[in-house]
Amino acid sequence: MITLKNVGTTYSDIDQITLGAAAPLPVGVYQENAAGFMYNGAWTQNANANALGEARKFTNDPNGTVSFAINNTVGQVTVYRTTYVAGVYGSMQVFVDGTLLTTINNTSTAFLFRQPYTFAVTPGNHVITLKNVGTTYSDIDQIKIEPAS
Ligand SMILES: [Ca+2]
Repeated sequence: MITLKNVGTTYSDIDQITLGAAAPLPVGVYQENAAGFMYNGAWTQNANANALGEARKFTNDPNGTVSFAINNTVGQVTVYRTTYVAGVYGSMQVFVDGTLLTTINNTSTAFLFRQPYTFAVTPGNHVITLKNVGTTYSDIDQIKIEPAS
């Protein structure tokens, strides 16, 4: 959230606010709290020795999303996340420019950290959004952005 606050008893005014698009993330490996990931909804940052970089970010908010921009250098994305029993953990949807691409199943019989899920994207300027489904948990631990293989 951005807050603009007037100082003292002098005047300020707002005429126009321009929002620029987020810069695309270059090919690389990013932790969950990297600049360039735009989270919406309620997410909890969680220090955890089992997670990559010893931290992850989780949500059970049905409107919990994280979005990031990529460009034409990118051909595939790998989401590293935690999986756990169905009913506690569930799934998250992957949207490319607002269109559903696939659904990631985050369930397993044991608590498993650092689990990769890879999806391909057609190289171009895209916004990727990962969305928690329902009120079960999803988390983001690390995201790897790679050229087309
Ligand atoms: Ca991490």
